[in-house]
Amino acid sequence: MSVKIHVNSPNVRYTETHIVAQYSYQTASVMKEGNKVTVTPRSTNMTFRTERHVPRLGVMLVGWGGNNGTTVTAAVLANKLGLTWMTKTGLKKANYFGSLLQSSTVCLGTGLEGEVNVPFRDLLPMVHPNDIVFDGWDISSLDLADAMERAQVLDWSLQEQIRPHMSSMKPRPSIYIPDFIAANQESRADNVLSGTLAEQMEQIRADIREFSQSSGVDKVIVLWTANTERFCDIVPGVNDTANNLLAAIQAGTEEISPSTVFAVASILEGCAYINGSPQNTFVPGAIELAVQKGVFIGGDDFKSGQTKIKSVLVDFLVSAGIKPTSIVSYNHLGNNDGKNLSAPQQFRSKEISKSNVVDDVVQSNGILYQPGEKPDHCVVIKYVPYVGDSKRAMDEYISEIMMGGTNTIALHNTCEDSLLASPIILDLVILTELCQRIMIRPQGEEDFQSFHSVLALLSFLCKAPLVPPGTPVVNAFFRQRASIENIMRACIGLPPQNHMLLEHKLQ
Ligand code: NAI
Ligand code: DG6
Repeated sequence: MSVKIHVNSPNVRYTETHIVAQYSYQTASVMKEGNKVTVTPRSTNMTFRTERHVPRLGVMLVGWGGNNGTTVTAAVLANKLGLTWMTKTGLKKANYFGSLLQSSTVCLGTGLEGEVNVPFRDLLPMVHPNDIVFDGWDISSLDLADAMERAQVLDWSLQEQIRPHMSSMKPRPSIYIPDFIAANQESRADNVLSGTLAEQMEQIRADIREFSQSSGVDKVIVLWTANTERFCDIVPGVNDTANNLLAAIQAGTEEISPSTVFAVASILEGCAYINGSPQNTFVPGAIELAVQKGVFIGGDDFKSGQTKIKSVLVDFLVSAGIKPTSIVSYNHLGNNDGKNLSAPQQFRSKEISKSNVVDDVVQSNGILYQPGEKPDHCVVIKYVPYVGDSKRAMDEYISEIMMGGTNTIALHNTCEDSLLASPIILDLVILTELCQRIMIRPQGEEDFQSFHSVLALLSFLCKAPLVPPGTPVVNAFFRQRASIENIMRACIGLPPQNHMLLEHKLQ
């Protein structure tokens, strides 16, 4: 059940079309000279304007026939149809657990009955996942029903109920360049485009337009949940600028990955593009193109399990003044993602995105760490077919505590990888769509501005957040969450959540 929030403030206006909030943005500028730090509080008045009309959203998944693609499609159908199914532990009901927007709450303040918490999704008008229309591409031709069965994620009695709704869903042929994914994927590739790279990109653009028209959606977002690719080299004259990248696609130059071609096609169609895998899809030329066209891009790599815990745990340790010195993360899994990652170059992409997640937290504490000092950090991934999608993750965190003591935390986590990733896919597209309807005008400026094309607000959902060049990367989980919550609060003229609770702390 949704909650209707009305903000009672002279700073907030509800028009037919928009919510308009006057907001005072409080920051501080800091000067550091040797040991002396001078802090100057700053306040900037801003107007936040949010369009109230929620469009019909179409989402095109690259890798639609994979574990994530089929699971998210099936989960949305099951929720929409209100399905229940029996398992050996009892009756289960479709839900959106694991989704920040659908299944977590935010505190609005205190009422007569104490704290009032509302669903995150009700803070602003947002797309409901049940209303998303899916389409997409896959190099494998299996229809979505057979692909769901191949994925071995959902309970069989649920699959039986959804199968009739999914068998007519057929992935569109996709761009396949064998060099970018593991050789062990070749046997799947029976649904691939032919022609030059430029022709293939044109086909992807035509697919986006065709889906948009035939489905009747108002807006399309494209999201990569296909196999992890190897990193591509940044080659001057090829992918370093927007013009060079466009020319290189026309010329069919090597070293342009399928995911980059999808990103370019999507940007040229004016559709936001999100990268759920670790590879460097967003080469400088793709980022420049997105900025030029004013289209949102976001990524990289869904932050679903082990890395999510890491972004909480290291933040907790360092914030508590404890010094993590060694972090070792093993995982093994037996799905097709694990098979692809068993190849060294694709593993390397994942290793990079899993490894940088502690950097900002470590760098923030000059008491525990000397400049340049980092904990040892090792990431291991092994392919073990038997465990299927049920990934095992084992972590050991060793930290230095007081007076030369050590503190070792060992974790073991087992769960279906795709059931963690699917709600993240939904949050990514719903948040991106919402951001397309938010405009901000700082005081003194004439025009409203949109967020930067590199949508850093998606960081919470990503292992290796993509941020605008030269801006800070935040990995710490609760800082990322607070950023989303406080920006949404600003849109309805509410101050940031400060947790001071002074009303309960005075005499
Ligand atoms: P999957 O291997 O089951 O699905 C990937 C699909 O992409 C396959 O059906 C494959 O045929 C298809 N594919 C490969 N290249 C393609 C191309 N060029 N165009 C269109 N389709 C293509 O993998 P899964 O488990 O669904 O994961 C998808 C991606 O998400 C992987 O890169 C994985 O590393 C990433 N990821 C997954 C997380 C999870 O928790 N499940 C978390 C973080 C990232
Ligand atoms: C093994 O690490 C396979 C990967 O695709 C991960 O399952 C996925 O990236 C999730 O990683 P994490 O660290 O968020 O659990």
